[in-house]
Amino acid sequence: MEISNLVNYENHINDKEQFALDVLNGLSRDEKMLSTKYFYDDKGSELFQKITKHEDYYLTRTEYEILKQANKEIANIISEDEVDIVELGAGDGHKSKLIIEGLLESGKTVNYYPIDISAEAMKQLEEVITPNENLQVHGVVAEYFEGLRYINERSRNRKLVLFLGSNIGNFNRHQSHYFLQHMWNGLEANDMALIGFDLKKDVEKLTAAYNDSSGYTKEFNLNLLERINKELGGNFEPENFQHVGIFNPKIGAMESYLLPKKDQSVYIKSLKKAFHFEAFEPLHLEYSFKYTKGDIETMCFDSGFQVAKHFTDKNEYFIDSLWRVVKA
Ligand code: AVI
Repeated sequence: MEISNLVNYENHINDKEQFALDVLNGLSRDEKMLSTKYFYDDKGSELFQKITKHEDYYLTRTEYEILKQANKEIANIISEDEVDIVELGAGDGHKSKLIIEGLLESGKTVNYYPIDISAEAMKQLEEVITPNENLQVHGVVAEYFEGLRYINERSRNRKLVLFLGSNIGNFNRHQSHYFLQHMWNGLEANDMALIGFDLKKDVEKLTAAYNDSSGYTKEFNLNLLERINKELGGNFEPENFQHVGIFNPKIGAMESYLLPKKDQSVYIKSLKKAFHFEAFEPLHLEYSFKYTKGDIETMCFDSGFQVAKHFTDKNEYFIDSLWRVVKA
């Protein structure tokens, strides 16, 4: 696999400095929060992999089953003989592999461009994607839309953008609208996008998925405090915080919080600052939005796409929605 690294390290604000700034900003708010993007250090990524394989977390296996059924039809909907698959977020490759195989089996030539800010994530893909004479793999280490621009400068083929795994659910409504418009703007008329959405469902099912019985989700959330301790010299005592994953029906999202079990102060060396937590004062970590078919269609239309087809599972837990770019 060829890899292009577009990260300009000279202009790039040091990752640790950015982390410190985001922690400062999040913990100084009236409603304290930490950004989900810091979940995924090595330990966090390992815990996330465990979550995705857990019985209670139905999302990953459901999407895998959908794509196993849908890959041939997706290939048939795309009429061109050569397709560029652009994946936003490298993932572990298992689901993208199904899409690639569907296209190859229908006789097409495929150029697969996974885009991820982590070079490490990119390397792991190599083990999953099987080489094929009609497949070129070109990893792009970059922010999503910088990567898309880079690919556009090099190729005029029909594009299929993959944004799987309900990653869109971690954006709020404004962020997802902006993200989809940004995607639309980087594509040509008739290019396509396949986006994974987790559907609204029985609250017990949702709640179990974000409070798995092995405690991996709890560890995943507490790991963010450990990361602050390790990288920024914090003195959080994770055992003094309780993980809470609840469904908020007003906004249609699972929300996760850490609740301090008692009053406490935490000092963060690299910020030279202490933060006070009152007992049970919520520290917000994550939104995982859930959708109805109607929500998905509205989002699609509002951001300049047209639904080509929804692919769902027998329980209607999840939808992979295939969209076509409309330009006048
Ligand atoms: C990555 N993302 C789609 C996951 C989700 O379901 O929101 C992250 C996650 N958080 C807790 N469990 C999984």
